[in-house]
Amino acid sequence: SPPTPSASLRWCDVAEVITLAGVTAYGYHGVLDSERQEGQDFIVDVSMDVDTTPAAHSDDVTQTVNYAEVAADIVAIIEGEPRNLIETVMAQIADTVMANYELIQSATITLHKPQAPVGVPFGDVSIRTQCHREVPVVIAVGANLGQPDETVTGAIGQLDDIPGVWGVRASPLYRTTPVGGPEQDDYVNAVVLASTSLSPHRLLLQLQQLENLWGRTRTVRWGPRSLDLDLVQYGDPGDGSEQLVSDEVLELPHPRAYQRAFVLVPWQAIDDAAALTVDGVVTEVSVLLAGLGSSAVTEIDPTR
Ligand code: A4P
Ligand code: MG
Repeated sequence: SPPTPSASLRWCDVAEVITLAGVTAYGYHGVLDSERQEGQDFIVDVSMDVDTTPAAHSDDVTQTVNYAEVAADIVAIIEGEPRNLIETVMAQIADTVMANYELIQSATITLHKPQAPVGVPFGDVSIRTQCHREVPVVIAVGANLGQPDETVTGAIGQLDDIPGVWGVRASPLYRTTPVGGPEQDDYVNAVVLASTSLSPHRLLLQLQQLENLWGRTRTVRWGPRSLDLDLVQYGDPGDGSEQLVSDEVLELPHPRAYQRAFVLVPWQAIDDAAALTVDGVVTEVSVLLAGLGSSAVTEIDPTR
């Protein structure tokens, strides 16, 4: 039987790479008349970073990237409208691959033109491009053990060091009254906006590794914690690029964020146009907040 998700997540902390090499088709691209009339071979290699955990689990080809479909798309472009430049053909291949296969997080594509009119003996001419997604994400940070403000500040700094995460911007820190769980100290909370090329599951795994680094233990639900990093949203609900997930390890958007001032207040502070999908409806965070009352959430004055 296929491995359990926890088994694959435990051992494999990088995206798997699917490589498709030597896809060959006949095309009429080139600047010279002879190239337009006679044509020649074009050869493409693609190496695709894909989070294959869901497919490894379900053994279902629709949950991964079907390399036969990728190959067919590439052949259609090579055999399609003749272009002057391999740069143009490459751009079309890259756009098509990234647009058609949402599960590809990043890809390296090489286009070879081994019979190009070079005029001297040569081995190969090729062009290579690297593509990656840039997905906006929202991460909620919380802590109420040890030195929570130092932990939250330190963890925010480390988020920027995760490979495949960049452009980290953090809200101010807030002191907040605990919600749920046993009696415990106040929390320090913040919200981070960032960009990522990681899949939702890969990003969650990185966040959990960071939690562990700060000595996170999981005993009491909603109990005190040295560091909590929750993935609140992946993609932009405003342009339809948001990814909704609901499986054993991940739920997106975070199912409780919409009712939590300790998430919404910092989020609104860093993005006044913030919006969250609640029961399938994209709702402005300011509207959610108006229905909540945010009295138990106070900004921490960094000068004190
Ligand atoms: N999980 C599923 N979806 C997600 C997601 N979008 N982001 C799974 C992160 N994790 C997600 O989380 C439990 C499991 O949720 C994980 O194994 C993951 O696969 P956890 O971090 O181990 O445990 P937890 O945080 O105690 O559980 P939970 O239910 O996520 O807690 P909440 O709802 O995040 O609440 N009060 C204040 N003032 N400030 C706080 O920050 N935090 C909590 C935690 C309670 N009260 C608080 C605060
Ligand atoms: Mg959590």
